Amino acid sequence: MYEILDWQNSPWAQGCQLSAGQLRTTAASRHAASFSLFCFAFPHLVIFLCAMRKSKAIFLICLAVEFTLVPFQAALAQSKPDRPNVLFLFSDDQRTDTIAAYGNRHIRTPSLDRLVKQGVSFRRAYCMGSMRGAVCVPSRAMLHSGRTLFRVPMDLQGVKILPEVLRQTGYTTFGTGKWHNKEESFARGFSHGKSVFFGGMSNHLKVPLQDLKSDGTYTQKAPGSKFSSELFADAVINFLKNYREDRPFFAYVAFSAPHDPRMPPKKYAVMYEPSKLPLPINFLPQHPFFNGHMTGRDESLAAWPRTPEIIRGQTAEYYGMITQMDYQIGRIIKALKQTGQAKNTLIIFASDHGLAMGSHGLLGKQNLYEHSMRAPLIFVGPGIPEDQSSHALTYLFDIFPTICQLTGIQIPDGVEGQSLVPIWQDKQKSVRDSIFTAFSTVMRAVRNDRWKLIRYPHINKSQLFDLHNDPHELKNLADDPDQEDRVRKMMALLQRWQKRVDDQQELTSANPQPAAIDLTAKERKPDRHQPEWIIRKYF
Ligand SMILES: [Ca+2]
Repeated sequence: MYEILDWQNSPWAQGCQLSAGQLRTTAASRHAASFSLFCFAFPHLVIFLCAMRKSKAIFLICLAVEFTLVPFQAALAQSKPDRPNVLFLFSDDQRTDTIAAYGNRHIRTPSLDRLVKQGVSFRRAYCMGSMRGAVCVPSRAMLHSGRTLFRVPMDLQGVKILPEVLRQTGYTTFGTGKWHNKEESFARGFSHGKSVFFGGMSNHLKVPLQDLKSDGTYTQKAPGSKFSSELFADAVINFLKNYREDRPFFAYVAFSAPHDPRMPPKKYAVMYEPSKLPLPINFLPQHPFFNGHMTGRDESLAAWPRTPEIIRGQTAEYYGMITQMDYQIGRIIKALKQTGQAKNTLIIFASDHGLAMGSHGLLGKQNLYEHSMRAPLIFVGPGIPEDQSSHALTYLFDIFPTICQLTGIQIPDGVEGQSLVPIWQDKQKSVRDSIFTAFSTVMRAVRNDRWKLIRYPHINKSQLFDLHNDPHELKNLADDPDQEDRVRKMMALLQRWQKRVDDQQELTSANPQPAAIDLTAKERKPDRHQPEWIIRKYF
């Protein structure tokens, strides 16, 4: 059933860090494990036989030999190869402020809270953006390739991807859930695929699922019989419980929650009382100017102007989706512990980007405010300190080289992310000084530790925010005469980033569009994935 790769002799393994030292370590440790087993079993066998024959002297000698060997056995056990398993839990459209342990008193996320306590949280992790409305696609393309937005094909053709690299260096790779970068790349990366959803979104009770067959083809699409998050959890739990291989595993679980339709199962749909939920601090009924993308699918899920009641109602449903997913994450981690593999497993939790959910008058992720481009990012596992947070500026595509370092793999050519290991080892405070983000042809942004500039080229407008004093991006300082020099410097930084990542977008338009906009009572149409009750409630 499992594909056996001759990875020790593969060109890949020969060229990687693992090829020399660690391969020997792996082979040596296999002999060590056999010897360890002998040291453990032999004295036990002799003691048992002597007890049967009542030979007291030999019995005592063997007992002494066994006690002498105890520390030796322990040392041998520790010499096992230290390539950890990797369990990667990935959510869809989850804001960073939806984890209770980060200070949200209104949401229940006990499983994620435990991960926060057990590991390192990167509180300023970003998606670099998107050139299209479906931000999920490039975010995942960047994640799996380690490359920046303008240097990765959306179908991942022709680039080394994370599961592929792990697979080629001896990992069994299992994937379940949403894969938004085409079927070919999934089959290239994963040796096992169960309940895989190729697409962007679906009614969570009718997800069209496929399994990867051993010949690299897929089963026919069939609708899932349970809620999406439960199905994906079931798939990985089944994989973990039946895993019998010597080689380490990479298990990738890509939930499609809390992406809309925001339709949590009943228990979770009534868990949050909308009237008790606060509005986002930066709630607005409408975005104050035409940002270039204000009537797309995500934005059309509630009427304009946004009302506090509608935003609270959708937030209750969004939180319900997150808490239900959190419960499934708890089930997965419990199953991992039951297998005895937890201590040698690196657990990563992240999301592909955030979501507006009423902030700045917006609902979606097609904007460059913090709530939409930032995502949760947590690492837990052997050698990783507990209960720590870093405010280093990171990208989600830093996960790729970080996993490479933790699994002893040379980072492939073309990977532009940075390993985050030196941060939690206290060897580095940061891996970059600023973050660049982009959306379509209408938004570009750059931030450093304190300041953030967003540029809207289609209307020749800039926003400047002091993120230290205004983390929710409420007060635009771009037109403040005192900030003229800062705006100029941030614009220059933005242009340097554009050059660095091959972004050709002009930042000033010769014929700017009107910036004023009022969407009051604009007609909306639901997409085909929304269930009937959501259409009745919100359309
Ligand atoms: Ca997404």
